[in-house]
Amino acid sequence: MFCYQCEETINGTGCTVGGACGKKEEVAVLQDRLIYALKGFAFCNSRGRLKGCADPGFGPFVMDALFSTLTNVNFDAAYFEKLINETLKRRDVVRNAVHNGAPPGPTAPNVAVITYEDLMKKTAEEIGVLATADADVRSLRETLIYGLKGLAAYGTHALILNSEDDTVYQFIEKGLISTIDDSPLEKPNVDQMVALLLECGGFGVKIMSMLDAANTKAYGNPSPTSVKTGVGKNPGILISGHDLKDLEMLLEQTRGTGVDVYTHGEMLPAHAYPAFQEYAHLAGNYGNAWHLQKTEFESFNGPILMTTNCLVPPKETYAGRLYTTNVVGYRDDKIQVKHIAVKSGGGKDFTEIIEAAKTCLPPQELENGTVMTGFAHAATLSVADKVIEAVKSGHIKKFVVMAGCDGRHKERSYYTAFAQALPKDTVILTAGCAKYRYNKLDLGDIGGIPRVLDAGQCNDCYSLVVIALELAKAFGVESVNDLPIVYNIAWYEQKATLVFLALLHLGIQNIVIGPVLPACLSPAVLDVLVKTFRVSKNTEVEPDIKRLITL
Ligand code: SF4
Ligand code: SF3
Repeated sequence: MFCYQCEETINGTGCTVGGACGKKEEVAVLQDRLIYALKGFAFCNSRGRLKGCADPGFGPFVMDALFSTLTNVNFDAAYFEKLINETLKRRDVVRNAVHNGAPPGPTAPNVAVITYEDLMKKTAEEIGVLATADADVRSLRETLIYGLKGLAAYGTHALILNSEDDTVYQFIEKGLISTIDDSPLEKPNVDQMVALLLECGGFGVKIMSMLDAANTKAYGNPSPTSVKTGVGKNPGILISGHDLKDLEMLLEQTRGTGVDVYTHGEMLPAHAYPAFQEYAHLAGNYGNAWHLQKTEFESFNGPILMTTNCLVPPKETYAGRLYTTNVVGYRDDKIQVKHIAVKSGGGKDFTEIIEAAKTCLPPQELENGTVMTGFAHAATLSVADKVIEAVKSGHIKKFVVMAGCDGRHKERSYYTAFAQALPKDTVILTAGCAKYRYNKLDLGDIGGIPRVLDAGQCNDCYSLVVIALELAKAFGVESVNDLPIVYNIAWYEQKATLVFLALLHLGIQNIVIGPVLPACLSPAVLDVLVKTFRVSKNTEVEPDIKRLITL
């Protein structure tokens, strides 16, 4: 196997004998095969599109499949075997329709006609990441694939709330085809591949804005909210991941049962939506970011529902009360985590989880305080006058975007130290699980404006973009690069890759990323990013404060 899609990749070069994330070789190779099959399906579908016989379910199917290969989503080999089979079946339907009709157009490449048996024989070397020999082409292709995975993840969330757009599906199709060796379309050169990455970032902005609109339409505009971090006396269910629709269904079904619901990780910002504040049994946020789940799920005592990433291979001690839903899954030699599927006719039945909760002890207290969230664009812009005044009067010197992901490497303590070392006239804008490194510190406020403004989940980076664009208008500057905003982004997985591409698409310069640079960036590709966008890696707290804030 070879996988270098996330920040944890072994030695900063690639996981080759099992993933640092717990992904086994078998699953890694199946994921490679699935991606390969999806490329072939995308090509056939593009021909079908021209002839009016494309798969009508192409977009949602491919998004689900791509999402399931994102880091810490699905560890179940059987799940991927099924998906590969279905991909090839769907491809064959479109392919036959194309060939049975008028002239078929260019001959499909091998990738499009391979059989299931052939595909299962192919090794990682033949079809995986390293099959692309040229390091720079490989780098550009894989970065695009990771961007597409992020796009698929956010697209899936939007679709669950009935928001979709065919241009997103067409871009996913085009992006997948562009990575095929001997691409049947005009094979993109390096400049065209860089342009595709930026186009992917543009679709990232679009999908995040669609998701933002869908979330706020369904659940209202978030408002600043203080969330309890302590526990009550009732048994509880812990819900983690990004899927707000699952939270809504769970809250409805637990109403009046005597079971409380707690959020974990990326579900924390849900507390800020008016629709969720109606539920008195939405009791608080338990614990921190995903990488602490082995201890936090243990002490929670009740059932845990994982709606999306980030799932860590569970300990046997709590695996029996762990549930997955959507594209999340886990199975190994000893453990098979229970999965809640969509009922025929729609909706989900969480009865099993609720009944299990009733037999469990209440959660064990980890802490007993509060944490603030809910500074999405509507709430923050509603006090725009105050913010602008604070900037004009010099009370706020800089905004520091510290959005992104958290992770388990000890180097991540940098972000806590960086937040603490920031001058008192700076405000942190955050979104994603990176915030857990500093959202419980007492960093105070500036004239009533808290020094940490949490816009929400990683997809709510969109809010930070809206805020920046509005500030640019208010200050009458031509570009967001002229605003007193700097970027110190933490990344971990492929949604963060998409957010990064989205920022580049918006022309944002001088982004600092860490704790390490993505391994998929070859020296030459990195050089392009450095020269064009002045991207750099974070270093130590002091010099970084100096170059980002003081200078
Ligand atoms: Fe390694 Fe990350 Fe890939 Fe897991 S997802 S195998 S940790 S690079
Ligand atoms: Fe976090 Fe996985 Fe990325 Fe959504 S939950 S930001 S790491």
